Amino acid sequence: MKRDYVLLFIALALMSFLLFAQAVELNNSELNNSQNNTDNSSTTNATLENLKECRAACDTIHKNETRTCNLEYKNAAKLCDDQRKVNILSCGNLTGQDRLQCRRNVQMQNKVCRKTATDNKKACLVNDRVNKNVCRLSCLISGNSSSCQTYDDFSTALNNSKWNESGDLEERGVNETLGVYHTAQLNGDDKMSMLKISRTFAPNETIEYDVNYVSGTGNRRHTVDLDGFNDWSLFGFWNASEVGVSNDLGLYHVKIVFSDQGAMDLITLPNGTITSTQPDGNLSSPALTHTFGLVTDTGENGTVEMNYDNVKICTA
Ligand SMILES: [Ca+2]
Ligand SMILES: [Ca+2]
Repeated sequence: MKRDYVLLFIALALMSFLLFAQAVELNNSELNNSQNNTDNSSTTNATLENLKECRAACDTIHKNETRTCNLEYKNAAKLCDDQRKVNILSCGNLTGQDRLQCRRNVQMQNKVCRKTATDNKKACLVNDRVNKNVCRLSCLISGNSSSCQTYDDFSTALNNSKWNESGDLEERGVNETLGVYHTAQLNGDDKMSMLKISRTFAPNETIEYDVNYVSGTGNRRHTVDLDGFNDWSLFGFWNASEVGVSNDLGLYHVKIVFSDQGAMDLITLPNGTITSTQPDGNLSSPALTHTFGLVTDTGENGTVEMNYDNVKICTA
């Protein structure tokens, strides 16, 4: 039971991060809508309307979370009662006092089990209220201070003052027809390419971008380079298994939120699901500023095509 409690606590902690991240995402997407992807840096103060919408989104999340707490409680209580039935039946093998004692023990176990379920529900609801408050607070913080700009939409040749290219992948560079930064390895090989940003990131700054995962065979993946370490698999396939969050082909949207502990990733899959790398999207690299790069990587006989676009940076 103690282990269940610990697992539940971990689940709640994870849920609270995801909800918080989602809330920030919701808020940012409203800000984005009001900016129309301008190439110029522009500060956007959330209008009262945006703030209201952001808070309403928090309240919706809160309602869903409350429902989840109640549902979890219902399921846990049912498990207790199912277990009680099984245990009571097993007492049937005994006679006299032993049987009575057995049944008393079973009732006691059931009581403890149901109390744990109730305690977990209470903790869940408290956590839920905290999440809601954090969410509503984030509406205010992002709304008042966030400034976003499109860093590059790759409509013209690569701007070398913005980027540092490196690596040995067969094809890499801006495809001006498609308006993307194209990377591809056509002949199976162990290669990689990196597109590193010529600026550093401070805590609470974010970068987001699209990756069109067009094709791949063998070992291939998209990773990010954080402070010179580039082994953070966000998605793809490596050594006979999927790595990161998915290996589906299609359009991914990646958002990275920097902190003094490193960064966190929030990834929208081609099917629209928002998720993070396990266990909590945390890319650990404690420092007050971070360097960041986009990596297309193949291994052994891997082939791949991944195209990058719409790189946007928000300062805190
Ligand atoms: Ca573009
Ligand atoms: Ca490689």
